[in-house]
Amino acid sequence: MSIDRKHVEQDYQRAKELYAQWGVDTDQVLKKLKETAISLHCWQGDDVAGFEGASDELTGGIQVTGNYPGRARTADELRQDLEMAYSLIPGENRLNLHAIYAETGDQKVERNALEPKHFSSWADWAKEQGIGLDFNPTFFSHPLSDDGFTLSHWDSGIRQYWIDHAIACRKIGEYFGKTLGTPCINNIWVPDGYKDIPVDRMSPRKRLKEALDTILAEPISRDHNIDAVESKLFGIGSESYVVGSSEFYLGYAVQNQTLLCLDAGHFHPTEVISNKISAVLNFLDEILLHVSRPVRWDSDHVVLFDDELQAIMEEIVRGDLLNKTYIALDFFDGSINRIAAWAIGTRNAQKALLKAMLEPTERLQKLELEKDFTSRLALLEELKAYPWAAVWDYYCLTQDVPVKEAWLEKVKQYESDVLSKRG
Ligand code: RNT
Ligand code: ZN
Repeated sequence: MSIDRKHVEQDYQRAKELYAQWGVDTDQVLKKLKETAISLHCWQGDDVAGFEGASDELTGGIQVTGNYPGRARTADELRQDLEMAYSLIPGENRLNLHAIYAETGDQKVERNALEPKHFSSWADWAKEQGIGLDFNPTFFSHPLSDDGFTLSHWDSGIRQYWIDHAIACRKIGEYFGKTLGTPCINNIWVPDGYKDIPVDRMSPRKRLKEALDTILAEPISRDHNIDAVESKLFGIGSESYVVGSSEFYLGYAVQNQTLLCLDAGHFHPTEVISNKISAVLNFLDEILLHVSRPVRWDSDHVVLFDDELQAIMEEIVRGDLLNKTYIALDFFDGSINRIAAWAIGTRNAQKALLKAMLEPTERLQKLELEKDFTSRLALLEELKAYPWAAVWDYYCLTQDVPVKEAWLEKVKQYESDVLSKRG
């Protein structure tokens, strides 16, 4: 389908008028949308493999399925793919890195010995691209995580190794923040847990708490590095008990004022993070979201433009919580073109955010206070069919990224030019 610039502009004008009747200024909305950077997770580009090379096995109870050709095998390939993805995604962007994406040359560097210099190419590149960097220590895919325990390991030597890794990662985060002039969100997720019912749930949690205290002991300016902790319900091989559960990290984050990371796939299947945002933000200044999609379990499917995604964005916008919420993505699908996966998931998150921003929230909230629930429901439903998509198309046009599905052609082209040539 060819995109007619004039039509996109005309449709936008009409949409603008319609939203204006509700007191919504679409130009203002687009300005705000553009400033809201979503952190793209580097690990969608290579199936969470990283560049350590020693063993390509992904452990820690997470799983990538699929064998689509063209996986990035080096940092240069990954950066090339990311540049392609960014060219399809409007607005400001960020990149979320994991420690296993260090570039250490021919040298093997243990994770507890990682330094900012091992990420200088990433930082230089990010500067060039004008994007901020976020970070994650990697507590999986390593011989010392083979027991299924890291920061809560019973062996103090192994525990210390992971503590030192996390400390090293905070320094790398600080370096990113300083170099790029935007704080690095440094997210701690550990896979620790038991497959079967443990007889001691307490000791590992005590050890995890102590380990986190040690990691966070050194103050680092929040202008450079902001720490987050991510809970989970279960993983493959940790079905019965996860040390870092929701209650554990909620308590930890409140007590220590770290960010709490809410991953959409880390709760019971009928629980939704959209309903948690306004609860936890009564006790925390800021949160981190891992926007993901569980299918029956924490399967990390590509984010769809679905009801829960919409609800998440509505909660952030309705509560005026955008300046307290860092939005990151977390999915990994190896069964489709990986750049398409980034484009689909990120564009969906942005569409949902836009749609939420176009809502005449104050008017709806007034109806709620007046107990006119009939009008509230009627309008919410009618607003769903308002021409938000015309605003989205116009936004893509003005941001110089493909309008509608035109991005797919570019991905296909890139696939035949670049991806298909990778061994
Ligand atoms: C795992 C967590 C975690 C990871 C990444 C790779 O269940 O969601 O965020 O997905 O660190
Ligand atoms: Zn996550």
